[in-house]
Amino acid sequence: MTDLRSQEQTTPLDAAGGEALLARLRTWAEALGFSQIGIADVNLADAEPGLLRWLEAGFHGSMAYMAAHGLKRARPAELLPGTVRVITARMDYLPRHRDAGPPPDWRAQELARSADPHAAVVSVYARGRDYHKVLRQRLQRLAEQLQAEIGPHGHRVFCDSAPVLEVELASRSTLGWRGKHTLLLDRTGGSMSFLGEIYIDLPLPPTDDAAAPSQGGHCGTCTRCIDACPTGAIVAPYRLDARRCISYLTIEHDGPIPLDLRAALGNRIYGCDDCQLVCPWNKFARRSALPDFDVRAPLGHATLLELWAWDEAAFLRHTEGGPIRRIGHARWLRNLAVALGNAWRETGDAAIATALQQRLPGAQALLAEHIAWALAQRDAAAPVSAAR
Ligand code: B12
Ligand code: SF4
Ligand code: SF4
Repeated sequence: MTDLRSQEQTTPLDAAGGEALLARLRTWAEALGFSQIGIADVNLADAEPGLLRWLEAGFHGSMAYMAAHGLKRARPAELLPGTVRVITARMDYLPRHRDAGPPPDWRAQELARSADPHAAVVSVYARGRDYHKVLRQRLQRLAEQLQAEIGPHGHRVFCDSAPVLEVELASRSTLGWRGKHTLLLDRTGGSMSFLGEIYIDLPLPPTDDAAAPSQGGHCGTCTRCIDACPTGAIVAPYRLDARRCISYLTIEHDGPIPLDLRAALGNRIYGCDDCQLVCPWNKFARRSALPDFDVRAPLGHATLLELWAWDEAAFLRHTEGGPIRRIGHARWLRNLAVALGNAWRETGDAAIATALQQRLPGAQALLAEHIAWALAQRDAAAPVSAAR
């Protein structure tokens, strides 16, 4: 990683100059599709014990990259020497158009789809273009605009791409507060937004507000997200055991899905939105200003059986440029097998058993085991043999 100390020397900014620059940054950021911009100091020392305890508890599961960098994740100036501030950015991602995404009562619609055993539920964030690319490109453009104004400065852009404590940086720079589900949310936009950062060697004025708690802000006594989590992954307020989270199990984890959690996955085949769907602040969630997050057919309304029928070529074609592609066809089928097992148990629809059995010959061991589990979800041999 480039050392910012070897680049331009830091230009001192007086208070008025800093505020004026921040105002211009906000205008440019808005034009680029960001909803909010803040400036964080690089001292995250009081977040370090929480990060360490999370890792010590083993909550990261098989995400080795979470442990690999130790405390660098909480120390921006160690990750990129010379960094003195972090420009934090938030981008809303609910799809733009009524006909291309969830309608105004989108939460009710999403909950209804979750309750339909035949429906394949892909998390809202993953139905359009890969957000990593969208945010990184736009943050780079923002950094270039800043440089055009003030001259060259050492910087680097991030979006979920390096050891960075993104929620912590965002909440400290008043983009919102950390909810009990651990995500960042805001009174005017809820939590359906992505985060990104520009590490920079320019001492911009921090937008921190000592009076605003970074954790729990406007959650009050609410515990809806904790109560709604299907797998009990939010083990206490602000404590998430990723090993139980459906997002981890369906995206990050590449082995067998633990048997005791398979039923709780329901029909969720990529990610999970449940803790956010029940959050009262998400009635204020906003649509994206960009076309990038428009829903790509058929990810918003497909059935499990439609997606199960995709061969690898169809999977690659339908997921091109989106985040789902990186899990690969094998993990995709594993997730679908679990969801089909749940649907089979719930509905007894013989078409499900037939489709599951059709993929058994030649299936890799991991998939074969999930298919066998799925078929065993309905005790009655009759519907299975009737389906043959
Ligand atoms: C790893 C990861 C995951 C993991 C673990 C999530 C987690 N909460 O840690 C999994 C795969 C489960 C996951 C799921 C999701 N993720 Co994710 N994820 C990340 C990632 C890469 C790192 C998060 C991290 O640092 N976790 C480590 C722990 C230590 O952090 P923490 O929970 O914030 O813990 C702090 C405190 O809560 C406290 N603490 C925590 N545990 C403990 C324990 C003890 C004992 C103590 C004392 C303190 C303590 O201390 C910590 C430091 O302050 C970030 C991107 C990034 N680089 O930051 C995206 C990110 C957090 N994810 C994001 C999203 C969108 C999601 C999903 C909504 C996707 C989906 N729909 O399926 C779900 C939501 C699940 C949830 N409720 O969190 C967004 C969130 C945007 C927002 N508005 O906040 C991010 C920021 C990516 C992005 N660039 O936009 N994710
Ligand atoms: S994303 Fe789903 S499984 Fe993960 S904490 Fe939220 S509700 Fe629980
Ligand atoms: S559901 Fe309630 S507790 Fe959870 S983040 Fe939203 S307001 Fe906070």
